Amino acid sequence: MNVPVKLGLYGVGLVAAFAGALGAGTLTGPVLPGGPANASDDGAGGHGGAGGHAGTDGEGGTGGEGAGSGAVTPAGLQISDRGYTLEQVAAPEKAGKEGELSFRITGPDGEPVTGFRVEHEKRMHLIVVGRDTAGYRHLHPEMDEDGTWTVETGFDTPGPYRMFADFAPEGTEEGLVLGADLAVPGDYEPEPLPEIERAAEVDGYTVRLEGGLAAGGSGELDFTVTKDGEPVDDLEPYLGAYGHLVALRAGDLAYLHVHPHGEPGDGETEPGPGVRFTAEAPSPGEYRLFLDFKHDGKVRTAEFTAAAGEGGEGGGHGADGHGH
Ligand SMILES: [Cu+2]
Repeated sequence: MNVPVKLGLYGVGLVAAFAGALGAGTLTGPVLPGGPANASDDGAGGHGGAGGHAGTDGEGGTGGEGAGSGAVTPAGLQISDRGYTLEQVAAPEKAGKEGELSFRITGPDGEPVTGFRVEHEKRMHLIVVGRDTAGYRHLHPEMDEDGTWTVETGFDTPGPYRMFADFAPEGTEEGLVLGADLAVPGDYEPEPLPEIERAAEVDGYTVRLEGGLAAGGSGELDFTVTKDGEPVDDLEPYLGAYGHLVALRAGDLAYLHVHPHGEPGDGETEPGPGVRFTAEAPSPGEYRLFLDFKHDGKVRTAEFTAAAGEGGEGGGHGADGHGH
């Protein structure tokens, strides 16, 4: 065993192990919400453990590149990817007080990126959510000429948050999602991950979910929006579709690739009550879904916890007595 080389490659090993873990979709033991509260369980050992893990997996990772398993690689787990880096993140420092959240993206040349493609009608989609998946919001910051993106927002409660910048630089084929941690000081009571449900209520609307996530592949998610028991068939376009879906893996908030089916005005996509998506889940386990939809001029978010099963169907158990 060549100790000096191994030490020298330590940093590389960390990266490789990380990529490997993603590629292989092995992050199946999610640290469930409440994780931060349980942090004392592995306390200081947590960091040592991560290092040891990197050391062992790193060697396999360097050879195998962590790819080729066919697994779906989620986005949003890294602050830097493919040469693009999320930096100069500044956020309101206190809970309960609005302020500016700002950041910029630097490119492979190290310079701030100012050229972004419009995707889903915007050049930048910013998602902010608690590490426990509470407090979700979907924002559209404005960019100044230096490439700094800014939006007004705030945090209702202290705690750890995650932000995701979802964008596509000009000249790239595929967009990317970079993630960074935000911390709002103060007493923090993590919310448990809500139970798996097939229906969500928001603002007098009921949204039902059929279909489900499939671990390691594409799953079909069919949402149906009703209000007072009546189907809502006049949804308004929002971000180039009749809904916008963000799906995050419980435990690490990996950000799933999601595609809406159809577009307003394509001649076949109805403005509700059904809104359909395909989403790629990297592993079995629980996920949190956030469906933004627009009706009567207002965007609302229906939130679900869903499980990705090995074969797809998450099992639409019980709880069905209440439909109409
Ligand atoms: Cu957006």
